[in-house]
Amino acid sequence: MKQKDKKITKSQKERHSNVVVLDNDYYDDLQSDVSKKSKRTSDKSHKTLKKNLTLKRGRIVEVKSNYLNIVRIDGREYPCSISGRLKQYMFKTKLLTAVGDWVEVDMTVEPDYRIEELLPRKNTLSRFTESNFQKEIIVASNLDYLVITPSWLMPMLKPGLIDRYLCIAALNNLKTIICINKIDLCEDFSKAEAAMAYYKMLDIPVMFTSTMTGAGIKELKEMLTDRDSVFSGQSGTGKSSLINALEPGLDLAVNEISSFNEKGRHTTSQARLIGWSFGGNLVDTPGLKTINLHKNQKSLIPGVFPGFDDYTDKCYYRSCSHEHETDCAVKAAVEEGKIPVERYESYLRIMESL
Ligand SMILES: Nc1nc2c(ncn2[C@@H]2O[C@H](COP(=O)(O)OP(=O)(O)OP(=O)(O)O)[C@@H](O)[C@H]2O)c(=O)[nH]1
Ligand SMILES: [Mg+2]
Ligand SMILES: [Zn+2]
Repeated sequence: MKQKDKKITKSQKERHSNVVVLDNDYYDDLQSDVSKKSKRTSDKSHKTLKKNLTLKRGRIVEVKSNYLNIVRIDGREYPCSISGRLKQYMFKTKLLTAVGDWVEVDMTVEPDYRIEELLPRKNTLSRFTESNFQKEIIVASNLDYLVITPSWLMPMLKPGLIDRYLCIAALNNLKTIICINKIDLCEDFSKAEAAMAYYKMLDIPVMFTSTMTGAGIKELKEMLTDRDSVFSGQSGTGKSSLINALEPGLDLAVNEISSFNEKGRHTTSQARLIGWSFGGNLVDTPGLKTINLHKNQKSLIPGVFPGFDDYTDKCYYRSCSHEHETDCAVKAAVEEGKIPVERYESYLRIMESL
């Protein structure tokens, strides 16, 4: 039998499934020693791994290629390849590593460090390519916050865009912070507060910042401390400026023209996980500008649009789109003024765009 024609044997299948079917205990204490794994998990791993491997837990900070990753282990970065067993599994499942992934690395043969395990992800942030095939690309994994960063002016605040980002975050199982930057350009602060009242009512953290006056930077830093975050927002809202204000040493290019290749297309994004000096990490990625909703996700929007979940249970139809149906609790809430008309219209625009 030719190598490539070989069917997957039972033991191979077990080995493959072992790669991802790990206990969730891993997440309860990611810093914990490998030896503290639950019995079930460690039994499984022993079946699959050679004896006496000293596996160290680390985090992927950069993906160089499908099979070469930079992994941070105990504060140092190591180039790591992927073990044959894991590579085979990844090939079969079309799985790729992503920035933010927790992995276990065999450190025994220096400098040939090898990733032996890929731990389950608590969430992922994906973007879709703009081609017709709309391939999903995982930008990063295991994040705490999507920091939605519009500016008050230049470019002008568009709450509809905030709604879109909130839907994306909900679909990706990410928490959010809304950070309205350039608040120095706001002459009447009560207007800014009024614009954000709905989101505040939904208990979404809202911050107002200015990299010019320093307003709100300390509060933002407190929110981000010991958390892993990614900033998203239109070009020019001041994301790089904010990151520089939070961590002056980073020196991210401000006002740079985003990377285009000679054909005028976006170049492939190289996401990186950067540690804050005050604890936690930042995912820096040009590719994030293109995070968007996918048309396949349309049917999920009625359930995740900000503020609708209080009402969706009370709609007559279980899969109510809150558009044309009778007996729709969302539409009733709009009529009663519980959901602002502007937000409902924003919802309809998102639905229409998909
Ligand atoms: N008035 C005012 N201008 C700001 C503020 N923060 C940033 N800017 C200016 O806004 C412009 C864009 O800032 P960037 O930090 O490059 O914006 P960005 O969001 O990183 O833009 P992209 O990288 O293109 O996505 C620059 O000219 C900054 O000086 C602010 O708080 N107030
Ligand atoms: Mg920038
Ligand atoms: Zn409804």
